[in-house]
Amino acid sequence: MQYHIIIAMTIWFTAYVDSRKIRGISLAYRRFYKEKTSFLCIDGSKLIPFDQVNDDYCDCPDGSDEPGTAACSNGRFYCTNLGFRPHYIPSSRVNDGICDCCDASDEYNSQTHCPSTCRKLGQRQRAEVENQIRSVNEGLHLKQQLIKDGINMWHEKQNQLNDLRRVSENLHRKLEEEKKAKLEAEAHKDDVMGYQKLDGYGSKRQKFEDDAPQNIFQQLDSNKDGWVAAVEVQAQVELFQDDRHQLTETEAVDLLGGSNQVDFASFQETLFSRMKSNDKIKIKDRPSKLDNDPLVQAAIRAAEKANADLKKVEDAYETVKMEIRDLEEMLSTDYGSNKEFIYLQNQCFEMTVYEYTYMFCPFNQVTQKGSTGTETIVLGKWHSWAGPIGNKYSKMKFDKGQPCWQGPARSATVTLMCGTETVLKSVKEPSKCQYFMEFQTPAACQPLQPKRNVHNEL
Ligand code: MAN
Repeated sequence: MQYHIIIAMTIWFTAYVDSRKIRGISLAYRRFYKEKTSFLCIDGSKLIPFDQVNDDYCDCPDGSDEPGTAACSNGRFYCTNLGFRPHYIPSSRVNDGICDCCDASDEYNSQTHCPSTCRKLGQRQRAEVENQIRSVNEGLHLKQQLIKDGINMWHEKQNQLNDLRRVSENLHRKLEEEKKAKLEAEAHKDDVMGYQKLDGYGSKRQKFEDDAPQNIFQQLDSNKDGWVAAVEVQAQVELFQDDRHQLTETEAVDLLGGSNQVDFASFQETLFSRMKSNDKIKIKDRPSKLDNDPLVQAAIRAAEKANADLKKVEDAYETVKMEIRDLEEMLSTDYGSNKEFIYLQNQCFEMTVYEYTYMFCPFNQVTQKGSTGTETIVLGKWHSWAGPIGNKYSKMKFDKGQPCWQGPARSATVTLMCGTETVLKSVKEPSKCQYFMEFQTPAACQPLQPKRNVHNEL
């Protein structure tokens, strides 16, 4: 019996002494807890006897006298976690029966047995870090190539632009020449086609026709009986008043000076003389001399060719101007400090999330298409890089998308992450019509900075 009492006393005493040990503090803070007769609360607010440290009663307002017990509600316990990551837990979790520190240090006086898992966790973490480092290094290697290709492409486009500018200048010159050639060809055609003063009854701007009276008489005398009859006049002569007008028999007789038919002599005095003074009286299907005149035909062909040539040059000039505009726009875009993102222009990346298929086209736009509807909704047009200062190229902003129902215009923010593959990783719409994407590319890889705040107790 006495033996049992001694053992119980020993266990209690060991636990008591254990709890009095300065637990739950980091190396950096150890200097505050050097065994002395008094303890100054770390915030400097109170001086207490040293044996009140970790006596399970909270004396200091900042909880610094009880780092190893749960007595202070604002106290914090430092898990050293040798082999893994040190961290603080609220001191209320000390000896609460739940293992918080991987080195089991928070449950030093509890019924719960906490295995130490720091080594395993540390190994796992180190493996993860190594993988990450490997991936970043591989990404950086790929990025070097992207930079090389990007700079080459940039120069290529710049040269293309210079070439196109030269082509455009030449085309502009050519355009002026072709315009002049066209005007000349048109003028020549007009000359040849009878804009000069014509004999007979043709007005200055009327097409030249073979208008000798005997020719007209012959044409009208369709039965070749030597007479032009009223029916022949009706069949071949038209009157242009408000509209094309078919002659009545009376009108035809009237044009023949009141006779039903006339010979050549009377024809000249009647119908022919009326035709000369009245250009509204016209003969149907009068063959034009122009149709057969090789000079006129050549002039028409030359004018047509001049027109077609001008059109060709105009089209080429417009195309070149458009290409120049596109190139200028491309070359004014910021493709990263070393042009490493240039390879993304003209590419699109797709991802389906639930019922929507999203399309991310860097430097262009972000769209969304529902699986049921056919409509493609623009979520945002390329606006700018939007990463924080010092890491500008880590985010892309797309705005002025299609208006949201009862809301603002849609917009999208794309976060760029380092990786060896170029791939769209995630799409979310955390608040209505505001889309967030994660995109992985080697171009986003940055050399790893040595981590600060990694505790030397690791
Ligand atoms: C569509 C999609 C959704 C969006 C709603 C808002 O259905 O663009 O992403 O939340 O419109 O009405």
